[in-house]
Amino acid sequence: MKKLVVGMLSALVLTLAVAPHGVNAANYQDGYENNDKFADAYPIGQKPFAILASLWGDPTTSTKSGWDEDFYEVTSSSQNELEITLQVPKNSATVTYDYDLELYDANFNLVASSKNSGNKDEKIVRNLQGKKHYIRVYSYNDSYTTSKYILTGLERFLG
Ligand SMILES: [Ca+2]
Ligand SMILES: [Ca+2]
Repeated sequence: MKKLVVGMLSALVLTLAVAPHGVNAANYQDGYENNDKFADAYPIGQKPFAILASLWGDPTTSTKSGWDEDFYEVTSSSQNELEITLQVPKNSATVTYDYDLELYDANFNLVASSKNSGNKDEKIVRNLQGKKHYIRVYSYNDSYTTSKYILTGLERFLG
């Protein structure tokens, strides 16, 4: 019985790894795709969270449209502030991965952003007032890689 359960888990992991859904499947995508717009935002659910994902292939930038950017849906208690951190992949020899971070309310209004230069990490700290919000991760300078960024969220009790 134990063997069967382990086998089923392996099959599940394998399915997630090799059979992603969505438009990017022909190239590369992580387990959170397809999440390229608000309507497809990946629901994160309980905090704290840690997401490992990537931007891949002609990403959406601050100035033009591409086809990979990542949206996540979050909520948190009004008694807590949420600290969102984006750890950007390390530079390659020739490319600087400059990713930026934005936070939108449920009506898609931009409420906070973190746009450091180079591949510095990004951070937003905000009380979400118990309401749904969206996190957006995108590339500032067209750079992309299969190396994963790390998006984390920590709730701090304000009470
Ligand atoms: Ca995406
Ligand atoms: Ca940046």
